Amino acid sequence: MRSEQLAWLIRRHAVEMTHLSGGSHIGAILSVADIVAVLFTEIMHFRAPEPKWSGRDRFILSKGHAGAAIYAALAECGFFPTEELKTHYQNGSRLSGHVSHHLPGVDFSTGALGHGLSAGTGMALAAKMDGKLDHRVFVVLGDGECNEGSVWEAALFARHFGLGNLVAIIDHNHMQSLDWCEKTLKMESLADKWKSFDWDVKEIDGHDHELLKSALISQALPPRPTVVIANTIKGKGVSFMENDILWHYRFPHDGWEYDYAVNELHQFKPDGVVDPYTPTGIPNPQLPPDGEGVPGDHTMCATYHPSFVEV
Ligand SMILES: Cc1ncc(C[n+]2csc(CCOP(=O)(O)OP(=O)(O)O)c2C)c(N)n1
Ligand SMILES: [Mg+2]
Repeated sequence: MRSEQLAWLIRRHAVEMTHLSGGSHIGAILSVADIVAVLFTEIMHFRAPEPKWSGRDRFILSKGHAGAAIYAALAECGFFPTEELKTHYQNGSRLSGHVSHHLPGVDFSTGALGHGLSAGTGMALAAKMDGKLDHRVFVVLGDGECNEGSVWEAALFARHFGLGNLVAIIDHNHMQSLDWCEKTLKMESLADKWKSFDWDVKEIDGHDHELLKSALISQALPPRPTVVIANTIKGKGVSFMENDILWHYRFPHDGWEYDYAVNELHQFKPDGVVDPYTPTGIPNPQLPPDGEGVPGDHTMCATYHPSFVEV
């Protein structure tokens, strides 16, 4: 499967899964879809029928609230049937809202932000001590997640031990759960911060598959860990969700929200992909209530969250 095809399927599954379950974080899932798709199609070594294969690269989605992205990728890569995706968030399902290691293909449970890089650093150190130098560890973090002090402790540790087999990828969508990152706790310049920790820093467009591939492709093991700052858009691919903080928690409801999301995805469906839910899109989409187009941009909206006070 091509990376563009997997990215589209991740987005389509995610709209369906959050719609069916009433689950949150669609904006975060759409944001990271291209990163996950490139890793699973072009970069990582794994064997779906043998999830614990010792030669596999390790992957941690540290921003575990975007679990649906990894569930969709694993299912499309053959770790379990895509039909199981419909159980997302349901009682008894293996597909909990945040990522669970009870699922084949997942090595580490995440959801409490700030732990993934520490765990990945340990995995990378273990691989180095075992002489498995071609075995790499990929950790995807959110930019808001980088507010966590544990991220920087792991960054120090990984550089000290020269873990060239460790790659952190930051989904830099400039938003976190309730507002822009810059209004919550300033992190810029993110690149300068990682440089000052003596990591190898690459900054790219996190929706450009060619750039992602060339930033992540295996090369002679560097003496230091690598961080890829992937500039992204929260909600990427569904216009009324893009850069709108409402869609951190809101799910696509029945009616125009679901209909428009599906039809917008259909506008850029790659060749050779079949939509498993609505093969031809939604023929008679419902309109937004005012009939004047899709409302958007709830960012900075005082009425969205009662604790919001503009300073
Ligand atoms: C330790 C911890 N604190 C708070 C939360 C609640 N929470 C879930 S998602 C989120 C925002 C994360 O923002 P970011 O890392 O930028 O990810 P994005 O959704 O933008 O991809 C927060 C604060 C959490 N999951 N873990
Ligand atoms: Mg973010």
